Amino acid sequence: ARATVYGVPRQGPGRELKKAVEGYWKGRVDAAALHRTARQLRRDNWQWLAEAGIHEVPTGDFSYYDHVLDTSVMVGAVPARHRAAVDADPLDGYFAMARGNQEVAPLEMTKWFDTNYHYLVPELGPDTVFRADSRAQVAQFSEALALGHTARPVLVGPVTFLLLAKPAPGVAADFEPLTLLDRLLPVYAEVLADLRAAGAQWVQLDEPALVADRTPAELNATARAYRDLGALTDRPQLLVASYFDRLGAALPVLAKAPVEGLALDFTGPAAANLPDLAAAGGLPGKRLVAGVVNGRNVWINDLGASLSTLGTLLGLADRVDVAASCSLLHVPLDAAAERDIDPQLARWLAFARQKAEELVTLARGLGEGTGAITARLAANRADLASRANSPLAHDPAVRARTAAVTDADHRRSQPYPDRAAAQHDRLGLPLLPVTTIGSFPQTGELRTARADLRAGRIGETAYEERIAAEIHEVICFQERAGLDVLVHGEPERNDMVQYFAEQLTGALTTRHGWVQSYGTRYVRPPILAGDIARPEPMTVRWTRYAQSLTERPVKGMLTGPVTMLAWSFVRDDQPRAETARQMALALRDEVLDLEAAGSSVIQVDEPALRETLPLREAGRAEYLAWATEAFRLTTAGVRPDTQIHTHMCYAEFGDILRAIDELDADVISLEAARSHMQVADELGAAGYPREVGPGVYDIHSPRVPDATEVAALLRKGLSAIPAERLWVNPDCGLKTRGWPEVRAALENLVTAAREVREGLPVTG
Ligand code: THG
Ligand code: ZN
Repeated sequence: ARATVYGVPRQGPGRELKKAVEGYWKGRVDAAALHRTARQLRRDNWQWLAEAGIHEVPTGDFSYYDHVLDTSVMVGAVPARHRAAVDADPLDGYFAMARGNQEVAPLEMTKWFDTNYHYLVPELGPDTVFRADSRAQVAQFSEALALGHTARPVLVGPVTFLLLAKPAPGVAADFEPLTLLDRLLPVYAEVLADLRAAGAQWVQLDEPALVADRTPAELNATARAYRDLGALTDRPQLLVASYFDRLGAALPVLAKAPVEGLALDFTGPAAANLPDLAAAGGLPGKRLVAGVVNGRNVWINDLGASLSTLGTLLGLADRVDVAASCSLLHVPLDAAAERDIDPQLARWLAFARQKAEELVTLARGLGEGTGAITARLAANRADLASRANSPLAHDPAVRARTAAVTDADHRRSQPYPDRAAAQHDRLGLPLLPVTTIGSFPQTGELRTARADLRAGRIGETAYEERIAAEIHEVICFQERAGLDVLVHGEPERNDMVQYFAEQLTGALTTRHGWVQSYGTRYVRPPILAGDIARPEPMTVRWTRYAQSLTERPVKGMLTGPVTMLAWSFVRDDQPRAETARQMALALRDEVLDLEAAGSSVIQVDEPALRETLPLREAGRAEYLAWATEAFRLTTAGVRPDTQIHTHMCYAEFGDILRAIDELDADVISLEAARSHMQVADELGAAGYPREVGPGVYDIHSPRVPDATEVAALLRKGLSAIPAERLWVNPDCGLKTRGWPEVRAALENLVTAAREVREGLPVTG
């Protein structure tokens, strides 16, 4: 047995990739230097993997921005509007597809399954002509080979590529990209032939889309795809990989396909793959790559339990190799880089490098017998036991409180129509009130101030003066620009989940634990290791200060319990619902403290509610029940005339409309600019009864929408949502944008709102 992985963090230990790519965008780094940095990062990754004892290192998992975008380029699926840019300069064209520019909009971005990684959605239509471009894949593979590694190219599989795609602009909305399969397969055939010619023995085709519920037609297409690819004579051996859940009905389809290997996830809900595989008759004559180490959490593996799973699997395939459940892209690089974590707790943690070591240990135990790894197994058992008993993870007071929660704790005291009347009286807002999501640009000065504080170059007082000055400026700007409900801009927060995690007991934060979120943007997910409690108010001081500067309402801004979990690494030793309840009670205290301090509007963001929706229908009702309950437990304690807002982004909301309703929030703002207000139509059609702010400014693009364009979007929104219940706001927070764009865009929002207001019939 051997150990392998499907991918590793791309950025480098000091986020060298981010610096190089952003430097290239700013013209400070030339293309040659960018390519040099990338080559060095790949070389370093392959080297640490090989030194750890990983057998086949992955290639092609590296990307300058996103591997799904790379796949669009590999198959020639370049939208017409990006063609000229790509032809003029492939690298600049690639970044134009990713980010857009003043002339063209970028590809849409959405969540990669239920992770916090975002991919760029391929745009396809009946006129799409695919053309193989295997250069990047071949080049990366050849690099690894030249360095003496045994390597396995990793590609997004053809079925997943098509299932992740959407109809290009101008193409009928009911166009199904999967109908392009017969045109796409010859392109994959060409890429496979090129990789074989370059020396590849194996190629991995990732098909995670098959772990969602799939129709018979989709399963048939899968069978056809792998029958055709399997029948090719000029190709490497094929390893078809799936992860993030069980394969279900797709498992027998792939087991019967004429490919040489399958890679399956055996962690969490995907553990069901084991009985499913046995029921399907195993994989006689095939290679099984067994994902027994969770590739998306940070907890050490139970090596004994994994060895027992692997032992069972040995009887079900010709050859069994050991892997992480998915690419290690979703975890930080190295737990050993963290110096400030309690040493007791540090023993429970495994990041990418530690997981590689676990895989190699497991492969050894499987191949040579547990006798070869006795000491390592004993140490692992001791670490696991220390976690089960540790007071670091268990707080009786927190447990007593969650046990005492009653149904009344998650219901507002009055129904929405009564609350709405009370809120409108108290707030006195115009029709189509203009607001923002919460954050304002995080300027270089703010980041420098934070770094200076951390390094001890400036004191606490100087830092706080800097924050206060920024809040002052943000409030003044919003008053001048004519916004109706203001925010303080969140200059004191680095990342919305990290800021709260730093103030909660039971949560820890890392110094270097970066994980790619999209493109060159990274997050450091907190680690929820123990019972969660809030020792002191977290946001009251700055919110109160901001409110003292203006007569207009300033929103209190909190991150909701579901998002706190979705964007953290959550303990795996109790149900997520229990951790969510602990988080909700901590946040509820904060909501009530804000209200007591005078906040009339409090926003509890749940941008990630949709993201952690189980991929299969079977798990969804249970998830949505505890998730919406946690939100209501956070918010329901306020007075009727306190207005609760929430915000969501980056997702198809269609399948959670019911849950959005069950949040019982008074106002919800949603991402909608790139999808042309589609969500407003959906909510309107579903009879959503409360207030809605569909985003009219796409903050993921540097493009500034003009007032006419915004007004058109608002009129579109009004066709679905009545004026009394429509808000005007950007798609998301403004922290990644620059001040000049933000100033111009928000002024345009106010102009558009005034213009549309004036055109409305006068009522009441
Ligand atoms: N926080 C977390 N996850 C998220 C978001 C978030 N996932 C979805 C969405 N928002 C992703 N968006 C972003 C936007 C900006 C940045 C990261 C994710 C970002 N990061 C800084 C960077 O890469 O330079 C680092 C920020 C820091 O210092 O912590 O700008 O908001 N958890
Ligand atoms: Zn958002």
